[in-house]
Amino acid sequence: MALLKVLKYPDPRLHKVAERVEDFDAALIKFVDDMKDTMYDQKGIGLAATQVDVHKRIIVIDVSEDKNEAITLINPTLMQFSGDQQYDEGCLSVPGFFETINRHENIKIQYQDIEGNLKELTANGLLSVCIQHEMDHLVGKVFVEYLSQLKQQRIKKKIQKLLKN
Ligand code: GNR
Ligand code: NI
Repeated sequence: MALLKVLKYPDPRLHKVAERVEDFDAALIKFVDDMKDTMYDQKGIGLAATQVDVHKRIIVIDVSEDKNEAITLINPTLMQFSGDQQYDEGCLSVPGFFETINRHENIKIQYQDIEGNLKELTANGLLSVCIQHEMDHLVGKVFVEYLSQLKQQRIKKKIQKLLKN
């Protein structure tokens, strides 16, 4: 078990664009295990590789009550979406802030599992929100960027103050 360090907004490395995973090897399995350990340790419902400064298209998610249904999404692509929903989102990279964000209600994604097999997943509700939040991280987008510039500035200042103390 190894815990990884989660980057905090406004770290510029959170804005890097992740690359496709090509090698489905032992190192990938180890890294995904470390991502899950880190997600559970930090009480998150998801984690994108970008947040731990690895710029590959890898996501882990567990929205289950008992925290025993982790899913691993590698090279995810959005295939279909419909409807809208609002959800109060938080982020391990933006500690202490929750803001209402608009997302698609229903999504269908294609992704690869840890062995490289191509799969599809349809999601709604919280799982759909979480997948969209994590896929944004992979293209360098943090949820606060949907907010007004004024709110973004306030959040930046408060976090920088927090990190100093
Ligand atoms: O733990 C998390 N909770 C959460 C709540 C509402 C919407 C999205 C999330 S994802 C977040 C973990 C995280 O930062 N993932 O990138
Ligand atoms: Ni996040």
